[in-house]
Amino acid sequence: SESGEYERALAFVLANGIESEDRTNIGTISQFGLRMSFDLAKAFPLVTTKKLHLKSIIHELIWMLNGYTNVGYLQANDVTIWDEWASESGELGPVYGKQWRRWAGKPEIHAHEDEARENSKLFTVEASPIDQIANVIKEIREFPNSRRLVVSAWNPADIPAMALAPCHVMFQFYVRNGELSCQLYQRSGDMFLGIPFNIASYALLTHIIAFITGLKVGKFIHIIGDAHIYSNHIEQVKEQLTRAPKAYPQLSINRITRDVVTDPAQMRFEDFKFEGYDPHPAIKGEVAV
Ligand code: UFP
Repeated sequence: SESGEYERALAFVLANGIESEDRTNIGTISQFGLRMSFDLAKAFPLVTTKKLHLKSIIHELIWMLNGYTNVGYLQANDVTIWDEWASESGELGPVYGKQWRRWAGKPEIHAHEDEARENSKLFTVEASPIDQIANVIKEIREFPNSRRLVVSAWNPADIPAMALAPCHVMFQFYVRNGELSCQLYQRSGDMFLGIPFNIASYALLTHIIAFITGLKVGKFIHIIGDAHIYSNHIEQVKEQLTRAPKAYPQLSINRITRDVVTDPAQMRFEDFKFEGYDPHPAIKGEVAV
């Protein structure tokens, strides 16, 4: 759980990855079923063996927590990570924000609709959207021992309409001793470029939900299905693994008015303060599209 957990996983895939062809035609070495564990109570797991830019991570998470699926908010904050997938109007289809906050629920037939049906042949029901984030926060508050603290982005009915099928398929919370832990199932992970950001994003999500529910942070456990290194990242990975991991930074959430924040969509970029991040220099690598 100390600094170095990511680097151990990266070294494991480098040493044991099986050469594979992949959707992007770049080629990877790949391992299946990787697990990393980070103790959030100790420090914030922001990879130190190369410099990461947190700004896009924070804005992307706020964007998802607001239920947005259009790149407008991101572009207004100079975040371009989703741009190449967006339509001309900036839409991405029913991606994370939609599934987290407005999953299209099963149509419910209400009493007045029964009446309407009798009175008229024109019968329509509207799907009642399911707010998985609000539901999981309510459940954490009321039944912290619940084994159903799950949020899923994997909605098979909606996948064809998404610009990208979710990489972060689902996550589960767990509360013991006043500490909130989170486990993520990620179906596909680019170990060099994507994974350091994904770790930071879900560590931040755990901090936010803990803040809102008045809990301390526990562990973040990251499970990756297809964990791969692209063939054009091998040299960068070898360079990175020559570097000694440093101490992680600390995150504090600067909100005196905790009680006022009842929904994570209310969190702002300025609320998050990271101290003590002293990474090795950045290492460039091309994104596989
Ligand atoms: N990828 C990540 N993390 C993410 C994200 C994508 O590692 O958050 F959105 C990588 C994994 C894979 C590619 O290399 O992007 C997605 O391709 P595929 O859908 O074929 O798995």
